[in-house]
Amino acid sequence: AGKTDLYIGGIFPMTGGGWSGGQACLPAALMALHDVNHREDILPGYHLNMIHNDSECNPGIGTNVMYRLVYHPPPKLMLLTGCSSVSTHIAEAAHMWNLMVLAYGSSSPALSDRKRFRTFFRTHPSAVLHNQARIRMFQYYQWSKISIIQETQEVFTSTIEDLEKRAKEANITIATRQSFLSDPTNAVRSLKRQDARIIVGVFYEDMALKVFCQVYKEKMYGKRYVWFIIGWYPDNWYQKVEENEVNCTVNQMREALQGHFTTEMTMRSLDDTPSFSGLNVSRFDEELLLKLNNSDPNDTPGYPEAPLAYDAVWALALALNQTITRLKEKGVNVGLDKFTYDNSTIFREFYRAMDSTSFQGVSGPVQFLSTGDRLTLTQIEQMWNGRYYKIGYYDNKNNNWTLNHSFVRWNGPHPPYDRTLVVEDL
Ligand code: ABU
Repeated sequence: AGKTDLYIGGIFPMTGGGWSGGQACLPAALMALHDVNHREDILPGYHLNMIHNDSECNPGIGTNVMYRLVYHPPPKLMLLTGCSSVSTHIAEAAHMWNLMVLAYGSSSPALSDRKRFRTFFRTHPSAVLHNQARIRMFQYYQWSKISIIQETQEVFTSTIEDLEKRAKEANITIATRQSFLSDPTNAVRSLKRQDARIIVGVFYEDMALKVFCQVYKEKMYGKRYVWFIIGWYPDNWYQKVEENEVNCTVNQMREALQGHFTTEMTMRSLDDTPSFSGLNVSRFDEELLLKLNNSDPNDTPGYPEAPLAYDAVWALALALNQTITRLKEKGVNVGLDKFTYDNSTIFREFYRAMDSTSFQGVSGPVQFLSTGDRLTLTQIEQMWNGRYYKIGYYDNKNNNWTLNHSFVRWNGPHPPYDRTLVVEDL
């Protein structure tokens, strides 16, 4: 009571086939808002509110949500976004309203371009971190010829451009690169025609189902193939064949996926250190489960990324708190509620505070690079009999690799070769 309201805008993909991570990220962001508002020392005298809507992970719908947030009072101090294709559109325009954008769920390497996305920050690390780990794996197993299949979206195109650059530096040849918009049938067949063996696939979850159903049909799995895909799908993603109208059974999907590797950024703190909010990661998970009405985390899109949404709200609350101090120090006697889209006084201090963010989150230490990016370890997993097993980590900062090779399993007596060898085919 008696507190001044502040507003941020939230854009969450709750539905849609690509990444509907809002299903767990929205409850996590609301949890953080609740926790922030209960702290006497954070934003004293203010109450932080979020007005939010569903983007369906669709750039058109997401942009419409942004315009509604911007043009309907009260002014929003910042926009929270998820899903790269939506964040890209929003972050390109936001600076025109002195608005910062903070993404809890956007992996696109394209978003690291400060000239194009002037006011963008993210708690979700960029997908380039996957590539460094993939290259280390290729080198370790002496695979010097790899192939690529990607969904045609900027998030994946920019990931693959980065992979191509790194592969070239490491003397690894890209034998073929196949792309598809919504039907991967021909792309998978082309991979087979070109004798692809070590294959990197980047696509959203709905497309992953279609790709691996086709992989099953083309028999592109087993002892001669290794697949590397994205690791942030919920663990049971491959079982959703019926709701996605995929013409393969769950058992067939499991067969096609046997032994594939995934890479993903670590999104939960690796130790149980309490975060700045007071919650450690196990307490966070317990509270989140209650908010999800105990629905199975393995089936809930956005569950892996939920700590990033929780930490995003803390990051912006702490930056706003810092803004109050900075404005006072400068003798600017204006409340945060006086923020408008055409006055940059509050925005400039808020941006500087955001830029120098540093706190312990439930997802690990939260700090932003000058590009607005965040660094974390990359986790490598392998699927065996339908379950993912952790096999190691890659530390991008120190180029340190801790892969437990004894945990790695192969469908044949040895790792597959990267090309046809007569002996191998006997
Ligand atoms: N981990 C979810 C990323 C989603 C996206 O980049 O669109």
